[in-house]
Amino acid sequence: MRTEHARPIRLSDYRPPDWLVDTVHLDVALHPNRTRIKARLALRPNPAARGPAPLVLDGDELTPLSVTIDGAALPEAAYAAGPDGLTIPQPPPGPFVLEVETEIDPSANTKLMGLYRSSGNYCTQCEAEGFRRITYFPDRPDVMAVYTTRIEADRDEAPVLLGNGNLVERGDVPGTGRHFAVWHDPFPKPCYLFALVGGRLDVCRTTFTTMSGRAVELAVYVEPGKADRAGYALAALERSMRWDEEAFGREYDLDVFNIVAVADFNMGAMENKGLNIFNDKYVLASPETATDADFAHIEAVIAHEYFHNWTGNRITCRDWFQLCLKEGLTVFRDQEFSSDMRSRPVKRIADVRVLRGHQFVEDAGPLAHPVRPETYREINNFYTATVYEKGAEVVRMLKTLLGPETFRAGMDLYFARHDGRAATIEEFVACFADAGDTDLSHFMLWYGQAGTPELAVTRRHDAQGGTLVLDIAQVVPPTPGQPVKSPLQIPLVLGLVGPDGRDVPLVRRGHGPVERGVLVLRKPAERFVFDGITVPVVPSLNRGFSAPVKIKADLGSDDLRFLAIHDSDPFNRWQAVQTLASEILIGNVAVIRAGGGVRHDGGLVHALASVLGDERLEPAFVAQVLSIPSEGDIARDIGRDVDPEAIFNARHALRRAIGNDLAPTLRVLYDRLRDDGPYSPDAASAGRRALRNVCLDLLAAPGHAGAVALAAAQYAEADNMTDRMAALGTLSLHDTAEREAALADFAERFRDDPLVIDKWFALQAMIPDPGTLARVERLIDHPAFSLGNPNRVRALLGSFAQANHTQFNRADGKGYDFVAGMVLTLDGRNPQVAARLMTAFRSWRALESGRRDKARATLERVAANPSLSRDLADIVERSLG
Ligand code: 0A1
Ligand code: ZN
Repeated sequence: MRTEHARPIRLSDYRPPDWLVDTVHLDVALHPNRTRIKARLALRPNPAARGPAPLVLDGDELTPLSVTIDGAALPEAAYAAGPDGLTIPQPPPGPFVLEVETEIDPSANTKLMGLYRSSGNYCTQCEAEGFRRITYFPDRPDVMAVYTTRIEADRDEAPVLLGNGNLVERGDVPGTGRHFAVWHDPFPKPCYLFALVGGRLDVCRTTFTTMSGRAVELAVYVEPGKADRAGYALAALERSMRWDEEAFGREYDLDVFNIVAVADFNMGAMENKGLNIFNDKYVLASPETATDADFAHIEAVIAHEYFHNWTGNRITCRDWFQLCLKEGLTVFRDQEFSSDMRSRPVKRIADVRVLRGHQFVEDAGPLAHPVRPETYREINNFYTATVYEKGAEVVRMLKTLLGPETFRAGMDLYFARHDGRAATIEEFVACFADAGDTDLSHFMLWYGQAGTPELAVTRRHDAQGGTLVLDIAQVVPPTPGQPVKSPLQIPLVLGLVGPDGRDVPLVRRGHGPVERGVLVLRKPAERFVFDGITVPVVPSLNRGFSAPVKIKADLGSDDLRFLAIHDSDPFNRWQAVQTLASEILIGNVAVIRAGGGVRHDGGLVHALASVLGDERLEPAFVAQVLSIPSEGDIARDIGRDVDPEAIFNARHALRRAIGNDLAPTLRVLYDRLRDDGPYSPDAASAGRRALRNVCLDLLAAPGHAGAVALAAAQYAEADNMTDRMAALGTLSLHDTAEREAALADFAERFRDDPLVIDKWFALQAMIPDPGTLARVERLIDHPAFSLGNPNRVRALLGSFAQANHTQFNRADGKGYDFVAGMVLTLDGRNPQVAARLMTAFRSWRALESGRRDKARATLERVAANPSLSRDLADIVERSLG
């Protein structure tokens, strides 16, 4: 059974569909256990296909009730229908109408794919392959149809009925206590964008006037009693709609845009046409319950889903291999939006932290895959950091290579050429090649080659001759299935910082001034010669993180300190401090493993002090500079024979040293940044809170009772979740009575608010103490915990497995066994969530041998289980592969 399921699907096998569907009429009668769906599909043979072909429709756990063709019942011998599909071997040769009735049980749907119930409300999730759990259909994104959906339900159970598109009719079903609504979506779409909702919901509304003056009714639906927490999401939607008009010329196209927040959701949110369905974590916010980071995430996810209306919905993907066509591009768009709404440099730093923390790690391990994979066994496992975040970096590089005007012209061409179609990456890139009249065939390698490129940079300066020579070599390391790589086309933004801190003009020998500072690398090794460099300069490489690469440059600590203080590129100012800290930390990890004492480096503290003292810098940026590399960052930079305990100790020692050395400055800032006005989630206020809370955390790092008491006082007095949570986070790192008291207070204070209790679960799961495993085991039995809710699972188990490096990687292997046991329990209920949790093992090969052996043994035990889901089997087998 499993081997059959596990058959890989290959991009090279793509064939156009044999049958097209022009219209879909769905009649859905909602019932908690026996929901009936009548589907009427207008089918016709695809002129682009190979000729007469059987009709093969996908299904998943379906019960077929009846099948008719052009109004006549189909004899049982003329078709085969079962839970997994419906096949008509000899369908009529021309267009025909197929009607199929199915019955499903939404209350029993624990996979949260297809139609299911969340807090009693009906909702759907069809990406990637959930529509086949509602009715039989050619469930592939290149089959695009116009949908009309009639939804009927008990009026008391589901007073609100929502579908894709515009509402065209509603009314009662006399004498039944039931009512109905008919929704029509005029835009052809793939079935993964289908959605419906039925339930008891409160709503928060407004009207938006588009650039051409059309009125659009916007609404955010939430569980009863929560509408007062939906206002921020609604305002973020309005900002997103305006921004897409201004930045990309994209106007919204329906009369309504509805968002529904549900408590049980496998991912963040879903861009169904005109009816986005959200994990309520990315909708609900109030100052008392959401942190500044939560507000920022809500703004970004609302924008992301809205932007999909053009990049994903109006233009969709031909097949799932092209997933980055919509995801990488839409992440790029939401990143740009957030940069415009907030601080661009701070947003870039935050995005690069995420990229390195997730995508670089993925790229360095057994789950590495190209931005556009060429084969998959379970598409759900490819909603990854590589497809999303590296996919966005690839789009950003196109913009860097072409310049903003040509990039915009390429986007315009893409919308003009492909609107209403299912497109490929080749077609997308061709728009930029045409707009810029340039050849991007070499650039295409970014889509096909996995692995993070490594650049080595060396310089030679001849002050007398006024030349600077930069030698740059690139290597792309081998990844699974790709042992040998070719050099990539890399846009590397360069600056040369002179002794006065100003940039020296970049004039390349034989080429003249370097436009926008962009050097384009193409070969394994290249030499760049610059003229007119008569003063000593420090190269500032990969400014703004122009390419997703790792760089080893011959920059000494003096150079890094110089850049940290003087570079005009804020990203590289931050990067210089990170590199300095990383070098110290890696050195100290080695010292600790050899049994020695850690080295203290005054230079780093000096650089930090000068950033702290620079009043022109925005607080959010300073907060980023003060946040030294994470345990994950250090592990990644070390790369092999990783000892998480030594990493923790080195990092802890450095934080203690910074906290001690800078205590007076940190304390002054902490007091000065106190905000006595009412809470506002705007970026500037959030930045001040971020810096103040980093100061608190560093002040407390040495463990002085006074600083711990300061955190306890902040916890008790906070009037917003950001300050309360930051104080609790600081306290959680100190094994004191204050910690347990604050944790108990938090649980009591927010016991009726599951999203806030998630913060409490997550924080405890991340405590770097040997007692944490037992604590997490106890919390599994907490009444607020449930294995059925993905947010709870991610908060408690995800945080332990992904973010608690010392305790998940306990030397005795008990962290691995615990997580694997939970994964197996979850797998029977929700394979997607189980498989994702299992990716915590993705870096097991990089561990020191003791932990490596234990992690391997755990993976092998899971793999030996005969009844794994396809999702989990795929992750485990590739992890071991
Ligand atoms: N397209 C969504 C992500 C998404 C993917 C799969 C899902 O199924 C459980 C749900 C959402 C996005 O990019 O936001
Ligand atoms: Zn998306």
